[in-house]
Amino acid sequence: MASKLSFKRTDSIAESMPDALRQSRYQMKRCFQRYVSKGKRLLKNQQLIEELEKSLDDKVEKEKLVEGFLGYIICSTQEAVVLPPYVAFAVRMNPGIWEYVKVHSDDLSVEGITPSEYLKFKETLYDENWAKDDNSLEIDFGALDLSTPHLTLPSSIGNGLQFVSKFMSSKLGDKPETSMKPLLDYLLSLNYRGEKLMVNDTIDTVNKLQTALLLAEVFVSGLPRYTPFPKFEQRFQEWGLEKGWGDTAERCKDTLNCLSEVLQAPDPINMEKFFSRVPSIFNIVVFSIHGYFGQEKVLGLPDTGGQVVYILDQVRALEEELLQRIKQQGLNVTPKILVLTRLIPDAKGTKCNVELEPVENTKHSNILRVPFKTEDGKDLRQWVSRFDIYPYLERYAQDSCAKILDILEGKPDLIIGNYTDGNLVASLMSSKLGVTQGTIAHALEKTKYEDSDVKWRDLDQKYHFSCQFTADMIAMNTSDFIITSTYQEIAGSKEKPGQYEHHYAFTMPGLCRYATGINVFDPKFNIAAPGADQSIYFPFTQKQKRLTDLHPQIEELLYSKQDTGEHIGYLADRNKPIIFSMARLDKVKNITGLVEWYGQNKKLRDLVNLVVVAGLLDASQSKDREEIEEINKMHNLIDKYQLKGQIRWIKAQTDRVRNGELYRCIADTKGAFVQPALYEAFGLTVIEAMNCGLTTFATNQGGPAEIIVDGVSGFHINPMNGRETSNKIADFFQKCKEDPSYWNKVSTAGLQRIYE
Ligand code: UDP
Ligand code: LCN
Repeated sequence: MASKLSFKRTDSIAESMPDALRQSRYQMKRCFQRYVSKGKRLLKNQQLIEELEKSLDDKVEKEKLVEGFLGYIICSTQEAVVLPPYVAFAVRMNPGIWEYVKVHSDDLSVEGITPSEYLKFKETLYDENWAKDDNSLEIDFGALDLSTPHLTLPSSIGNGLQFVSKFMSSKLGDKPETSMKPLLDYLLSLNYRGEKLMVNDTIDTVNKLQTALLLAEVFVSGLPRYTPFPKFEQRFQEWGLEKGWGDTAERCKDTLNCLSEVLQAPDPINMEKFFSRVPSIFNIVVFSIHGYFGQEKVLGLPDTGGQVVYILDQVRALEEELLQRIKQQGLNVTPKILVLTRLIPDAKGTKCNVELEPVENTKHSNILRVPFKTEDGKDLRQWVSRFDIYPYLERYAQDSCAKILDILEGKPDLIIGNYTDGNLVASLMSSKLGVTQGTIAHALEKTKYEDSDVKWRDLDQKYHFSCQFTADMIAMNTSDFIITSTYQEIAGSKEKPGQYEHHYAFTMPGLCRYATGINVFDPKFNIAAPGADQSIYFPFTQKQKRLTDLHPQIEELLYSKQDTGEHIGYLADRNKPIIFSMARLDKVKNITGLVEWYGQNKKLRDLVNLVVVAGLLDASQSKDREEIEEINKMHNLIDKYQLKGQIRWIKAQTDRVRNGELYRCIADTKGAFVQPALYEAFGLTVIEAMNCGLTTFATNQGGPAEIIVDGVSGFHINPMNGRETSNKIADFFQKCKEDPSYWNKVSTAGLQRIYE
């Protein structure tokens, strides 16, 4: 229902397109004849534009049309389904805003259609019987979502918290006695292990609350600022107020005043401030299940990358924040954070077989590892790919729930999931326990593999997307809030849809049609960009901090002549700058793409050396399907382009501190970091490299496009066009050769961007 309403807007394409088509009727008929001439098919944006251009011979006419309204519609069409005589368009004029129309190719009549109708068109290309079957499973989360207020401006997407504060303050205004009652009820529900916080049951009306606030505020105003709370706790209780308002008279006064302001005339600033002070979170559970989750010797292993770094940093920051808040609330509570992952008995030299491991540099945070169980109830011993993990998750949710309740001696206050598997388990557990759920995905697989929804059957044996996308839908829709790293992740850019937006309306023919999957205008979306640990990733110019002790090891890693178990290839001319990349060796990271671009570009090869840190060097040692394919491809490319002497391929490096110095040593050569991924959700390595002052070229597909301002703080590259990319890198180094100050300029601008 919600989705049907959205295209009834007066400025809809369905209404404006017929006129535009009439004005260029002759040309458009030719264009539509081209579209339908090859029969049923799916046309992507680029093909639609190309076919339009091919159908017009007159240059002036062509320019006029392409730059006019019709050209705009076609350029904004992400894809179109051709089912002669119809062409159905999925048009996206703005981030998050979609409209579907079908055009008759003969008479050029236009009709607005619902997302569901559009999806049925699309399904016909893949599974006609299912598309036509009225009993095919269709899910429309939008129809269930009529009570949540939604944003309307694309530019506000990702600022949900701000919006909620504004919305609530506008609703709570009049008749405080009734409109503020839910707020009072919420305060009355606050407790720590059964002990009441902030207010007790004697305050049962908003009026009584207002009076108590007033009395207490006058009282604490008369006390010396730093008077500790226990000194006046008893007085507070006489008014029905419990601990939680503050640790000192001054802090209590400020919190009391803040709530009084909210009750008098709610405004978003006081609203946000007040809620940030309410003692509601003490124990947090974070799920990150797949891969090897550990604190040493794990990075760069299959399925083990930024998520581990991000979560460990996040846990440290969360603990610090909790400790500070609890202190300021005047409570004597010890917070606890548990990172739940799987226990892998065959841990391959890592600590992933240890059940409980304290998180370094924290006092109250631990990694808790719970094993997967096989059907016969035994512990699953070995690592499993994130794509094969689904059969174990429900049992895992039960087993880990029992352990968590035991260790925390009760329910957590917040459950955060990471990636599909963690988010599914977080959903199961938070709905079972009735706890607030946060979702973090950073990488959603649907966007990484083209047409992975409609072609799910072909890919299912290898990737199990039927499970994965279903799990993603459950998590996104059950979650109370979703944290993303960039705007891109939610709603892409003007030109391209975001990762979450890709789940707005989609279908897996034969399995399930999502008439509305997720709406990116939901205020549950909030952006919080990760950073890089500045003590590890600092600029190469900070000479006094440089880790010179590590230089002999790095020298060996980069320049020794012999192949070892650790590296292959060598750099014959060490005077050249180095272009460097580091990532897990999977397909989407596209390290082999970079090697190929380099191999094919003589100018680039003359100007720079190439160093890549990625995966294992020997396919027989890997268990990951994609990694095995990529290892073989790397060897073939090195032979095919005779790269030895110009390339160094180093196996995955697990020492973060040394990696930080490695980035800086590459910067010493006036080189560059290249992130060539076919799609990158965020790209921690981009941030790390830029923090070290290393000039960075990063994929324009995904988050890095938002991090780097092209041509200023680094460069965007197009992973779909290797020649263009390698020429862009070569031109940069040519320019640096002619004007060495150019390199410094870009490096400095990169650092400035990071500090921003
Ligand atoms: N990393 C590493 N050694 C490697 C490969 C990667 O230490 O051999 C680190 C890298 O420095 C970064 C993280 O793993 O901190 C990868 O994060 P990113 O966001 O780039 O990619 P992800 O693996 O999360 O997709
Ligand atoms: C993000 C990570 O950090 C990895 O651990 C995951 O395997 C990856 O996403 C999946 O794309």
